[in-house]
Amino acid sequence: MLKETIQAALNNQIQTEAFSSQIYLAMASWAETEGLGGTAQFLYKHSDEERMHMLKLVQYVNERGGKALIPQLNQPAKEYKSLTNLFQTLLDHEVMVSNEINNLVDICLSEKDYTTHNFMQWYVAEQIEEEALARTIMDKLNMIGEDKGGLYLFDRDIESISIVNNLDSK
Ligand code: OFO
Repeated sequence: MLKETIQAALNNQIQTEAFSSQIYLAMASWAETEGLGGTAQFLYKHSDEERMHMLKLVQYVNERGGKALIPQLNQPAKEYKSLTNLFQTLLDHEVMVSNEINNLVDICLSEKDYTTHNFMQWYVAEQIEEEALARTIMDKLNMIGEDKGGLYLFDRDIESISIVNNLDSK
């Protein structure tokens, strides 16, 4: 049985993952309407990934005898000034998510819930990969700057980048 504190922390994380999925869906839709088809596909996949992160938590909470809360979501941003602005927002968001996950891991240790601590290690590893990927993308965009040809190639190539990590994502 999950302790109240752990259940509350996991439900909070469910909300974060659900909102991440929603933000990336809005980003994908923006990119699609800007003619950035490759970026849109990358972000649609990223949004699906975040939904999977949320689902994994929902099922974990329920399996451990708790009650998962499906949250109401706020409206994500509708517009971005540029691709660089969009991916900087994504990177900042992932850094925030990493901090939340670290915080949750801390709570697991102070509550001596080693099962949830173990479960959360998948998220810890996932965040390392997601942050690294977002930083690599930002490095590329900073290099390209305003160069239209460079942005065209960026949009073409990003479609084939997968955010799925090597760990079992089911
Ligand atoms: Fe991108 O974060 Fe989920 O965990």
